[in-house]
Amino acid sequence: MDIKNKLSGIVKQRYAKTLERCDSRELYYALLQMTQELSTARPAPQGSRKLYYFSAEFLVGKLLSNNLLALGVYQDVEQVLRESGHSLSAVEEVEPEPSLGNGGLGRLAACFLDSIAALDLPGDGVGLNYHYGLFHQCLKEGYQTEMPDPWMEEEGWLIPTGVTFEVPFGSGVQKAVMWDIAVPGANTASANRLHLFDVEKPAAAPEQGIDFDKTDIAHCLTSFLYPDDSDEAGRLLRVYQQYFMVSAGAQLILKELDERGVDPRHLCEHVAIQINDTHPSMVIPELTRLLLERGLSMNEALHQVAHACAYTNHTILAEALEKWPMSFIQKVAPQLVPIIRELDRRAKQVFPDPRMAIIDNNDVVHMAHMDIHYGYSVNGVATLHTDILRKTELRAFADVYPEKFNNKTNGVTYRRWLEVCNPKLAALLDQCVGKQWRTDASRFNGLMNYWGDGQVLRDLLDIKFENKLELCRVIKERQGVEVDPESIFDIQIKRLHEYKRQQMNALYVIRKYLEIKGGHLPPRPITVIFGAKAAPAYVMAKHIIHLIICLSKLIEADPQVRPWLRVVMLENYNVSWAEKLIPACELSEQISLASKEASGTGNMKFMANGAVTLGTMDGANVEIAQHVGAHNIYTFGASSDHVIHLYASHSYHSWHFYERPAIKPLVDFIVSPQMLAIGQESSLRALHEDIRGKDWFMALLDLEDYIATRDQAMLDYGNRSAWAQKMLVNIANSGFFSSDRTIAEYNQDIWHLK
Ligand code: 26Q
Repeated sequence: MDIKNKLSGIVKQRYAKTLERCDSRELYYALLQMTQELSTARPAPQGSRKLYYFSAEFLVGKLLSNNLLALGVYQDVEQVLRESGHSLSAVEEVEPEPSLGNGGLGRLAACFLDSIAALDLPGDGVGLNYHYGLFHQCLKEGYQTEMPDPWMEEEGWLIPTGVTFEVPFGSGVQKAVMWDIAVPGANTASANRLHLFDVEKPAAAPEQGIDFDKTDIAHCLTSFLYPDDSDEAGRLLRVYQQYFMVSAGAQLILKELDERGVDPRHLCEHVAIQINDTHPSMVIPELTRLLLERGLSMNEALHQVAHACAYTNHTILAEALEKWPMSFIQKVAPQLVPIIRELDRRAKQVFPDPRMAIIDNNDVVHMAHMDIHYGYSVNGVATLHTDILRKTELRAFADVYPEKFNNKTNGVTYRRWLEVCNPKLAALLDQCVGKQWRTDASRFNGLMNYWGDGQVLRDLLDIKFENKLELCRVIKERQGVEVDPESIFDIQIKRLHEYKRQQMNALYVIRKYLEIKGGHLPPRPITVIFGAKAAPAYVMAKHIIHLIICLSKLIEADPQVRPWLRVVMLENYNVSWAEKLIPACELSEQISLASKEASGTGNMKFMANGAVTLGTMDGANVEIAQHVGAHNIYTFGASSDHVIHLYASHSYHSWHFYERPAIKPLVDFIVSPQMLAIGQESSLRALHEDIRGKDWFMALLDLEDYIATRDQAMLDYGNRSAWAQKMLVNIANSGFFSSDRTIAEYNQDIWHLK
């Protein structure tokens, strides 16, 4: 294909200009049009069964580069732009980032769509089209405030399909309009689709912040992802969103079956439904209901549903396991109530154990329990996580349904998370192991042959330094902060949550600050970078953000400390930020309390980009440690078994640890006069009080080990060639964590698509 002609034709038609005379914005829209034409011309992959991946989140990130790459025209486009005096990276700046997800679960769904298409498997995503996304985070005067994130444009990636479905709410029927995003497969000739359902007449953005009328379902249903659930209207809206998504999605499945001429009595031979956490769980009763409407008996309908649906668990935090009062479902979708009662009755008949009830004694529906009884597969997202599910949280189920339980360790797509975001490292890999790693990540292993190759080790360090320079440039441009590229880049980017323990990282910063004030300098200057959004109603998380910002201000204003230690809290952390941060990272903070992080996926992206992990033995960190070996990762902290024991025996008392001489000054510094002069007293005191007297996620338990281990890493960093070898071993062993491997396993063990 002659890209130059094609693109010239498009800009001539659109703007009556030559390529040379276009600005970045015009070029972006021209490339968007070209990409859309190429993608929509592709047929869907063929197979005996088709997958529908249901998820409340798809954190896809910017799409232009990825799609150009998948379509095989990336390099041609780059060259054409260069020859006409432009750059693809400037054009990319114009693209807004779709804000359709929150964290790991949503980004995983996006990596999975990429890999499903790349493996030429028939599989579409089903989700919602949130107009204002999660929210746009502003950090003003030391606090997080939330604003709408209106990412949608007149012309964008959403393709109108003309397809609509009627969703029967208790309050009346509401139309669901289907928009599609094309998902072309890398190195295939096919494309799948992400189907995003929307209301017909979406509400305008709220005038102030993210407050809106949560009872105006007809217009506001798709305004925001996870609207604040601190009040009942917010919780109810969440159930409306979920039912809207699954009812439209189930109707789509039946429509497509019909178009293929398949009798719904054979649905499960042709359809696989993956339920991404419990947010889409109502697809089970909804699909059952629709099959009953089509004349199947209850037995027939349940057989089809239970052999089509599979459930993935992403969390063991009790508060994240969804339970909805039946009264909510009665209001939102009363037609589901008799069906869920029947599902529950049948389950109780076989398994009277109250731990396994779908409906408990308070008439509350346990979504995960419904998924396990009426799904044919239940999977966790890392070996440790699946083991914990089997042994503790879901033990009663694992005992009676051992065949349903399986592990699928998460993965990430290296097409976005290496090829696109780190072109220099990609080029070095091409040289060392050949270009095939793009579709066969096991090739990374060939890099081990260069473990003793001084030139390759120097190249790795050089590339890292260049990526650090680029990050410095971006931080300066976006936030006006100067960062020293010679300092160690230590990065923690993930949702703000106490179990992820950003507060423990902050306590380390306090420790370094006090050391430097006392004349004890670190072996090298350190830059500690945070990126995190806190859920709007999560008060403690906001206190932690405030602490981090106060520390960064304190240090900024101190000429004695500034050259040695910097703290940067990035505003509005998102996928585009991650694409800049991950290639530049040297020490990757993965410090969750053992047993709490189901898997983590940022940890995988960091390792593949040559960062060394500092982590607890939690989630996929355990598998990373196995792959790289003890010399190439820094692990610390209590084991998951010990932590589980501490919870079960109620024997963790933070105040015991607080009293330790190495710990007390660090915690108390939070409410020191210096800090109170910078920050808000009530916020700092609340955090101090919580850590001292409760510390539910045991930051103080691991703090001393964390400090010692992190100090060791900083020391080892000084031996540059030994450090480069650690980087190399991490990259070389990251192949296992490719989502292509994960998806191949899902297909082989669960979906059987072809
Ligand atoms: C729960 C109840 C009510 C409303 C919303 C929710 C809710 C919302 C979002 C529960 C969970 C989430 C998101 C979970 C998530 O992102 N989990 C992450 O999934 C990743 C992919 O498997 C893992 O790598 C992470 O370890 C896990 O935290």
